[in-house]
Amino acid sequence: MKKLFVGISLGLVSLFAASPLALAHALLVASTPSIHGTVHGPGVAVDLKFNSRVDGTRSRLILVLPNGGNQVLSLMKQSAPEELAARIELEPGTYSLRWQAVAADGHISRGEIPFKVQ
Ligand SMILES: [Cu+2]
Repeated sequence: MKKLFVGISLGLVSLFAASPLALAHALLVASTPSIHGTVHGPGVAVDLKFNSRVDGTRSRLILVLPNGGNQVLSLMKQSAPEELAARIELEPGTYSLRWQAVAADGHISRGEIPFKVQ
């Protein structure tokens, strides 16, 4: 019983500690490709995982091509509320993925993932 109480207390503490960040905006916690990572083409799986749920209909993934051009990626149906994913075919080269995530509270966060395809 005492052990259970300690577990619940810790759970509450971490919940309160995490809530200001979770309410502020969606933060990227993991990605494929990873930042400055290298993946094998031509089929490339793009998977971004956030610390909170994101709106898959309003979030955007934009691919910056080796020639500097931009391509808006079609997002797949979300397999989890915290994830955004796309499947693309890429030639070898240096790319960057610009993500714009809309959190459940409507706040937008952005980031960039430079990566290479070989
Ligand atoms: Cu917010």
